[in-house]
Amino acid sequence: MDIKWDNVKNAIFTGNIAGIPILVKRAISDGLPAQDILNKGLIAGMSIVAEKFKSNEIFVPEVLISAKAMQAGLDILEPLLVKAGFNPAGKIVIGTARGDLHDIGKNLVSMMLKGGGFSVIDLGIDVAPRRFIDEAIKSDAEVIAMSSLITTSMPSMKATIDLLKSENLSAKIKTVIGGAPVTQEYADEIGADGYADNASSAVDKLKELLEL
Ligand code: B12
Repeated sequence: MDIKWDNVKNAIFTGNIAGIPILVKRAISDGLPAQDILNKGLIAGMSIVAEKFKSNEIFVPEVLISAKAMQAGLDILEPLLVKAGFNPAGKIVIGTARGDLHDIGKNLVSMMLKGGGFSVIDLGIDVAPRRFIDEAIKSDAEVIAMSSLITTSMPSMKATIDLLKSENLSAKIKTVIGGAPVTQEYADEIGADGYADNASSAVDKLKELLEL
């Protein structure tokens, strides 16, 4: 009955792609909330990976395998996290900024937004400003949500906001940004309408912005 969070964290850290789905399914059948499995297991495991990567104890290949294990767990949790909402509360176009290939956090935000009842169009990684805007217009989205994990991709979020402004679209299409190096100060500096530092507060921020 008792799930050992250390086993889940360890499976993420060691990149046990086959083991993670088994552990996650077991946790679900033990009746644990999907949110707990996400926070206490998968995200906690990824935090260890982040620390060890930072201190040069592990390198990109190991991180990549851990990321795949994380994704294997997320794939199983997604339907449970999404279950909550029926009527789309609003339409969001989301993606990782140009030049940036990190997508774990963005995928989490996307999943949580779906769970919050939003209709989400995920453009994936390395999304250029023009594409964000074209897709938002095409799908009549109210918000463009951008993720950036490396400092070199942050200016691309500003470029998207500048382009929206130059096309007089910034009143119609709002922007929300996030990702580890992003701060509220940076969001203010580049004129983003919102910032959130994690996936659940992203949902709250979007609801606040769209007055839902
Ligand atoms: C996993 C990882 C990778 C994986 C990515 C796999 C994948 N599919 O995403 C791989 C191995 C491929 C990788 C590659 C690289 N990485 Co890397 N990576 C990481 C690592 C360890 C974890 C990131 C992560 O997934 N965190 C877990 C998620 C859940 O957290 P998160 O992304 O922050 O998201 C949360 C919030 O930020 C927020 N959020 C995120 N997006 C959004 C969007 C919106 C709209 C909102 C509201 C909120 C929000 O909500 C999320 C959930 O709560 C970080 C370390 C770190 N501390 O961040 C380095 C890190 C980001 N990487 C780094 C680097 C340098 C690289 C490489 C350049 C390495 C290299 N030499 O090749 C390449 C980049 C290639 C590129 N062009 O993008 C640096 C960036 C440094 C910098 N100052 O820019 C970091 C910080 C590591 C370090 N300390 O040096 N990386």
